[in-house]
Amino acid sequence: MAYDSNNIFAKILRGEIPCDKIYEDEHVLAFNDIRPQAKAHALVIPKGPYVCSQDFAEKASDAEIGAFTRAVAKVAKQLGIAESGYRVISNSGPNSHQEVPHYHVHILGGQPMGKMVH
Ligand code: DGP
Repeated sequence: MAYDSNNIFAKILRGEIPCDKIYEDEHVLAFNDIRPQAKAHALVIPKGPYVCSQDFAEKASDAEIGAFTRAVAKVAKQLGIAESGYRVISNSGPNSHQEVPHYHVHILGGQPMGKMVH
């Protein structure tokens, strides 16, 4: 799937749409989800043009992937949920109902998240 630079997170990255920023570095931006599904609900996105989890893992550099993984932990600390725990989810591709076609993970926490149904 080709990257569509008109997606909403691309607009946030270009500063065309505001966001409630939590963390930023050379490779990563994190901000609060506009429709929170838990007391803490952040989104972490790479700055590079990757559509989904598969695309990111196949095309991003080791530096981008490393920064992304570390950013998740930094955001959890900043939100005060590193110790209590949190859930990291990524919807990837049509079957997952991914709404925004720019790779992102959701960090959900600040409350018991319930057992996942398998
Ligand atoms: P997903 O279904 O995994 O693609 O989730 C996309 C998430 O993005 C969803 O939880 C709502 C959030 N979202 C959509 N538009 C905006 C926006 O303009 N700003 C912020 N902060 N979040 C948004």
